Amino acid sequence: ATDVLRPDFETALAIRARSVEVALEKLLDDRVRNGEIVRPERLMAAMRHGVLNGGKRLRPFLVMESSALFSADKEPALRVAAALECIHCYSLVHDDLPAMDNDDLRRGQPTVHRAFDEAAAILAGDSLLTYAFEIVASEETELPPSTRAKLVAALARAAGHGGMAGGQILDLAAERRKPDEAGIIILQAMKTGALIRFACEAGAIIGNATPEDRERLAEYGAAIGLAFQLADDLLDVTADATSMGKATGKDAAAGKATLVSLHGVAWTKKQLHGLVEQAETLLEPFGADATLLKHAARFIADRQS
Ligand code: GRG
Repeated sequence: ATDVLRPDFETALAIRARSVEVALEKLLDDRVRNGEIVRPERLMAAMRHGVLNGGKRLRPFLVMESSALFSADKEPALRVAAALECIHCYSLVHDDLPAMDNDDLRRGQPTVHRAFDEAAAILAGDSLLTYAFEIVASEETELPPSTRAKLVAALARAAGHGGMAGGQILDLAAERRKPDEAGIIILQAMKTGALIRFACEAGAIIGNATPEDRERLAEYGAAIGLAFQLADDLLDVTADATSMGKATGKDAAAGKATLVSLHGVAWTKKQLHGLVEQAETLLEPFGADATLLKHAARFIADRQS
């Protein structure tokens, strides 16, 4: 059934990606912002390089689709989606730096510190992170002030020391001292899960959902966030299918502890299946309106890139 679903879902994802890219292009226009000429052209060029370079735009998709469940206005949701993508892209720009993963390529193109320099990459990441909060908090995001404040608080929690940045330092520490299963799950929930969870919860916040529905969307996001990371770990291990099952991906080659390295490929695939079912069950109350979000769960679990 997955093969039948895939083209429909991928088309919907591509359509949403295009609309978020148009929004991002406008937000990252180097010429004029708020009626003023923006001077640091090189910094803005580095920011654009880190953002407007392909990418699945999965997190924006989740914001848009989750908010649609509550019949929220599309424009404010699109701005929140674009802001979240700025934070995701900042994390990739910084993750690629020599102090972290030291990668030369991202999305098939030179990383920001390669195309510019390290200082520009650090500052582009910093600026994308702060810009995201400006976008969400701004009156141009036409949501009630209390809704914008809730979004800012939840986004800060997801991106900061208790979320993505905290998960990243746990991940770096894990190269020296291998975490146990519980440690791996916490690390992953923070490093990659927190932003994905936020994406889904944000839809409920934008749509002024009940606390129960907000929690339901957050739980759905947490389930697919873990599925996303498990799929990533599986891809890492199977990076070279010709190596007779030998691990060849970057993390596996570095001896990083993952649930795949602890329990193996078959166990992980079973877990993924369970997470997809859990995600679909959480969406049951929304009926047919949640069809694309259900497909998103399967897409994430089955993804090949
Ligand atoms: C530097 C604070 C800080 C955090 C970095 C996100 C992250 C934390 C590191 C990225 C390392 C990595 C490759 C993790 C695996 C999961 C992941 C985030 C993959 C990339 O996300 P996709 O597949 O990428 O959504 P695209 O390019 O489609 O946006």
